[in-house]
Amino acid sequence: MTFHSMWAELLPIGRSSASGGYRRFAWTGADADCRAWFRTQAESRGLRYELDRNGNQWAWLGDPAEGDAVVTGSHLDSVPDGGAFDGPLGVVSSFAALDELRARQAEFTRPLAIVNFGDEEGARFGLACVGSRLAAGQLTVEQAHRLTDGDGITLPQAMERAGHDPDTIGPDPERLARIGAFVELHVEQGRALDLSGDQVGIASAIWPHGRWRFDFRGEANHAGTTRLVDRRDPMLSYAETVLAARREAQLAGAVATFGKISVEPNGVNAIPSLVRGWLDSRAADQATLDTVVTGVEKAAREYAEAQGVELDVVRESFTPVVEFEHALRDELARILGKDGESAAGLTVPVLGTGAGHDAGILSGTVPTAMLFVRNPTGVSHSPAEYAAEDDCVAGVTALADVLEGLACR
Ligand code: HGY
Ligand code: MN
Ligand code: MN
Repeated sequence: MTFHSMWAELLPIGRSSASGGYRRFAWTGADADCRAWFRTQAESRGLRYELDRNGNQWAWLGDPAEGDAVVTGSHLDSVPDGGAFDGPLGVVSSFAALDELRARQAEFTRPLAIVNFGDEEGARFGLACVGSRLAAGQLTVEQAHRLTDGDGITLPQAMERAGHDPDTIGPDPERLARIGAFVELHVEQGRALDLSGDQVGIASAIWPHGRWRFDFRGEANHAGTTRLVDRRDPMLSYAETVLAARREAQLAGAVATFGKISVEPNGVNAIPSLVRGWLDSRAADQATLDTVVTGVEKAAREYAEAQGVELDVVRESFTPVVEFEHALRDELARILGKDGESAAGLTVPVLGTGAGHDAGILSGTVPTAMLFVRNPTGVSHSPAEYAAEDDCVAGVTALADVLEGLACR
């Protein structure tokens, strides 16, 4: 199967006809269809298929028990109305790169695996990278059991309904100990490669980032009859906090976003009793991120007090800065010809990113690296996300070169 035909097969799964975006949320029907696609790709290539205790899928060439495996892959789930490339590009490219290596008659000296990490985006349960975090012991079983979706369904319940035994979840050090190197290919989520005129880049670091829930509680009341002075309206404090987040981020050279909100009772003609907003904030370093979040929280408390509103702030997740391992990063640069041109005619810039990835989670446990493929608009987490087919093909060639360099010495 070519890159093109794999891509075409995956394209309709979980796509909303209304928005043109993807709704591939963990443990839903669309997720199951993506997983079935992965399994078929694995088995049709004669790879050994494994579903691990945390719902991550693996396709093995060679014996995992030998250890020091080279692993590549990404994720197939999406944000609400996400693009086609964030995640799937890495998985499809992995299978295509393996096909390329077989066509080259490459001889593998290390086991190779392709992985699809479950629930990378955290669109349903609010926490990103659940599959890799569980495996790496960065999310405890107790914490995972408390994860709940917008309909009140817990993660274990959702797993069970999807036919996965939730009692098996937990740290998986033995599985991770088999991995000698993990390389994730991903569409770039910015315009650095477009601006530099390169098709493919190598990751240097991932900014520290986290998600904070702000609960503003006021008093529900009639929108027509309640005098302005008598209101305890949490929407006002929330709105002022959104502006404060923008201000703090701008001052610090960071980013801060309120992209999700839930309102109770959510009536046009009712002053809300509760406004719950989620802050996503990221910065190049920890101190800057702390400054932004502390500043937003301080402003939110002042606004809440001024409106007679109560405020609770809960940090729901946090991922510290990731500096990808220099030795592996330099190895990739060498294979892809950082100081000259690779076989594919590529020059390879090294860039940082504000986006989170399973590679970042695993980097604390195994040597990890990332390849980025040019995104001409930089748009991501949107139906408009895009990468040109010849850039995707250049990504496959680069990944094949890297896998050959690492696993076929
Ligand atoms: O949100 C992120 O950075 C990632 O795409 N999960
Ligand atoms: Mn994403
Ligand atoms: Mn992604």
